Amino acid sequence: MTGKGKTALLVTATLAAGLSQAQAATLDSVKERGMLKCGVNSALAGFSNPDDKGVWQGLDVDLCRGIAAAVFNDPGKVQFIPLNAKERLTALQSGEIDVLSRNTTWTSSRDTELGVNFTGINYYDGQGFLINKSLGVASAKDLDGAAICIQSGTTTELNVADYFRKNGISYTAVVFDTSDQTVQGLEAGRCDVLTSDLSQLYALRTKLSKPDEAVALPEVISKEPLGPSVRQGDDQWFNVVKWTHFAMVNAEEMGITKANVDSMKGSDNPDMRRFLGEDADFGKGMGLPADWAYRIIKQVGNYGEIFEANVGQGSALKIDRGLNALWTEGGLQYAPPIR
Ligand SMILES: N[C@@H](CCC(=O)N[C@@H](CS)C(=O)NCC(=O)O)C(=O)O
Repeated sequence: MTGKGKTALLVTATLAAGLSQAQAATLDSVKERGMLKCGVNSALAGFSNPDDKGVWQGLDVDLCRGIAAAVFNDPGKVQFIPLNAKERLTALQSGEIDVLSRNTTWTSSRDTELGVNFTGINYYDGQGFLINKSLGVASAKDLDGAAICIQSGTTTELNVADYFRKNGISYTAVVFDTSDQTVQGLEAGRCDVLTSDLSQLYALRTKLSKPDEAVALPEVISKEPLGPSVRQGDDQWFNVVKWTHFAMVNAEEMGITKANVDSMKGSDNPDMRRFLGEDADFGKGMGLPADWAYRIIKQVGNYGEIFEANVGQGSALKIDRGLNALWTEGGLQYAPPIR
């Protein structure tokens, strides 16, 4: 390399370091504040929803509790900030929240144009349709001329437009600002069909006065990889959020649960020792203690545990693991190793 080339590289590296230093403050500010600010859905059963005692519950909620466990050794140090679909990304951009964990689809435009980075996929979803059984329709292809309730500010609107155009059928969009309004719209007969992410259809169906009269059509018309996101320009914080999810997935794969994690201490298995921070310190690169992964599992649980409790068989939704099973079980949940 020429001297000039080297200088240019050095300048670029220095600039990059300066830039990331200027912005790489999230972990520090979270620690100073003593609290993580986590943006969530205001009421989506299974993902984020306050229970009857006002305690937040859900898969997206537990991801934030996992981050708080890693940082503070206390999953309670999270302030949950409810956000609707339109507000969510702005709240992240403006610094109102440290992490967005709100059934948000990872798309290229959101990832590259909005100053945010998705850290992974904590729920593989797809868009579907919920109809009133009395409509007598068995396939989405038979929905020609239907009125469809849709929520604005979501990926849903474009998917429906694409699907109907591709299939040469027409529809009328009935657009609302909140998901409750879309449910009321279906109930009041303002639309024949409600469309949203399939996981959300399960949750929204429970809000109908007669849930048994509504049925989901078999078609899944899009990929909706849902995951947490953080602001761009803060790699350390990006890593903390990314590896919280990966630790949960790795723990499930290794058979480490909330109940047995303590008994795994002192194991001869090198992977286990690394995971628990017994030999090497894989926390320091993220500004976390060596037992960061242990803290997450001990206080929140592995991915399978939080899945089953919130959206799976231990919940009202009873969603199958499906695509969200571990890769070793034919699913897509796969985490790079901790080493
Ligand atoms: N995954 C889609 C849809 C997410 C979404 O916001 N869905 C609606 C429909 S259930 C929702 O959560 N609404 C609740 C609210 O805005 O309060 C996206 O990221 O755009």
